[in-house]
Amino acid sequence: MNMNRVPVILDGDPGHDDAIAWVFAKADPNLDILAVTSVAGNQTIEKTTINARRICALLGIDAPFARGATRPLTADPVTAGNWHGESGLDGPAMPEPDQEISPLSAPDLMAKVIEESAEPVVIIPTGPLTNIAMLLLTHPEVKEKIRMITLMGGGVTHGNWKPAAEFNIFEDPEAAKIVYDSGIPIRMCGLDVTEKAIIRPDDFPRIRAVGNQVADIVAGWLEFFYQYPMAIGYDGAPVHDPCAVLAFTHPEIFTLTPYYVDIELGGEYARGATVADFRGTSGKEPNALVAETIDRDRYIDLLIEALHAYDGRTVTITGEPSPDAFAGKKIEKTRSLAGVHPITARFLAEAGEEIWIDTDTGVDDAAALITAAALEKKGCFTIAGISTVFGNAAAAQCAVNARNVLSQLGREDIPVYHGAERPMLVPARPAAYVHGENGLNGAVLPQSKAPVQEKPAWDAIYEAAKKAKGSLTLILLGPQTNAALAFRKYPDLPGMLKRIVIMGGADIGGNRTPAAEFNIWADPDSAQAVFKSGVPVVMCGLDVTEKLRFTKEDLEKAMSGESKGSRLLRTIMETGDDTFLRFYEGTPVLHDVTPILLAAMPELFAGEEAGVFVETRSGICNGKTVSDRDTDVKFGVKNTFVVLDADRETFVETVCGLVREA
Ligand SMILES: [Ca+2]
Ligand SMILES: [Ca+2]
Repeated sequence: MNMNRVPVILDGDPGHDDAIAWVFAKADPNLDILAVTSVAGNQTIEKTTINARRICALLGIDAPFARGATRPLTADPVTAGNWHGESGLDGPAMPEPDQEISPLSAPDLMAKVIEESAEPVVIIPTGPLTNIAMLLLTHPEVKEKIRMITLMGGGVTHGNWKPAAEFNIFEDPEAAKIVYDSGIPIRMCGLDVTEKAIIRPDDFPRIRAVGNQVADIVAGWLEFFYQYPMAIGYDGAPVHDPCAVLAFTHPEIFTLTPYYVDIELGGEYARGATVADFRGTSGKEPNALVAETIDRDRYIDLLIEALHAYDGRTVTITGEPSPDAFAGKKIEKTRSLAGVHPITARFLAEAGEEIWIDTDTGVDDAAALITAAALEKKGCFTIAGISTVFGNAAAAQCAVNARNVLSQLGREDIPVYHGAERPMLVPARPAAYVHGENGLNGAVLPQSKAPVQEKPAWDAIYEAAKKAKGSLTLILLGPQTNAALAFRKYPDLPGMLKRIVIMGGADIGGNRTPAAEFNIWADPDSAQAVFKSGVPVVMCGLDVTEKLRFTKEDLEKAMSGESKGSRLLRTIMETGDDTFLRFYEGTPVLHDVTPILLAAMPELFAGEEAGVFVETRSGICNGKTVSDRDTDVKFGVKNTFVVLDADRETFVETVCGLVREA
């Protein structure tokens, strides 16, 4: 026996993948299992407890066992019968339990074995985190002796149970919050990695060929467990929970990245989301090492290796196989997997359409206006008008900026309308830290002589929509307040618009907060009104705009021409106070150019349809756009095409060419 074994506690809601996680743990000669505990999750506590005890009997885990939490800390319980069947562990017959249930509660048993352990203990939770939270709340004294919590839960890019939330965390977000805030080092295996930990039907024969009783049962579990995920589009079974064990025992097969991860407790759409601070906007130190990829081949090899640890072990099985809950039944599809496609027809416009640009004229808005002017010259569309809104700078400044930019482009003929000075409900919070105090990097442009129109944005947009007779595309480059106010003032306006193309939101992460992109964060209530308007929305969020970053050379190329566009871009970039380029460390993201180019060249872009919702009353996710691919579409329609990818090279080359022609 290895005398330096690491003491561990297994806590789960078995569950096929919990069971396989425990196969790995028991097989590993370097781990010493001090205790096993069950928790309600995939199924009720009665079912997960009997399953857990049967798994222990099968594998020869003789550590003390305690029954854990019956229900989440404060949330209402849910179960996941569609993945694991009625028993929670449908499939092969199992041995009867041979271990007593401890009279202690799960947290009390954990505390006892941690206190008695000579070495600090690693806890491996593979279900909702209720027991662990209760341990930390009721036995704060043992915290020092918890070396690490390596868990399956969450997903920093997406959810499965809800569009933004994974099952284990969604089941008990409050418990997860306590664990993530505990200061104990966390290794997080969320859907980001566990959906890559796929075991495919063509791996099953290799598992059976191991030829012992445990391997046969594992193969039987997988033959049941893969049916549901295969029916909803995976190419096998994502076997989530073993990642939590392997992230500790075999970290080399993963990529592990440190992030600060927080848990959304409120919210209409994002409750239970694990929000990672990808861009460091929170200023908080990382609290978790997040697994993002796994070497799948090594994963299967390690499983085979682990199964051989059970060679020669046979236990008596007296029970019956669980009935196959899916036999003869059509599996109800509850989820689509992500994938990108060309923009679908109803989100496209005809050639030569009219566009209306609504802008909070900052630096990238100015670049967008330059690009738009060049595309109009080429006959790609007609610019019907421009309205301005608070955002990067105050509303009045944004109107002045728009006029001055147009004047430098020789386009004083395009009317500029003033719009909302503040968001619907939240206070106005300009982005001077990105665009400088005047919104244009501190660059002073010659004053345009053209007046800002008297008519407010909402009235002007309505009139333009009427005039365009159903062909107007509204392009929103700032907070979406003008559009939302126009929809409220003119209820027939949505029916008159062809579509809305926005720069805003993000499927993954945010740039103003860990969860939210600036334009949506600046006025989430208005954004929600736009997504709910019924007008098809094309969303160019950070997912695509950040892929289209300009290098120093790209920017030089755009500015090096003698066109009005190149000269204007030089003035803004080179005569200002350099706030903008310093913010982007010389390689700027010109976010707002993306929707303009998309309106003219949709073939460069790809993404997918989703229902998009905005968090407006949440804890940490205010302004987060939640893309719902089909689990729970609340508007009854996928109202948005979420742009996720683009051909960067062609994009940058095209934009440089357009600026040099503008
Ligand atoms: Ca589990
Ligand atoms: Ca903007």
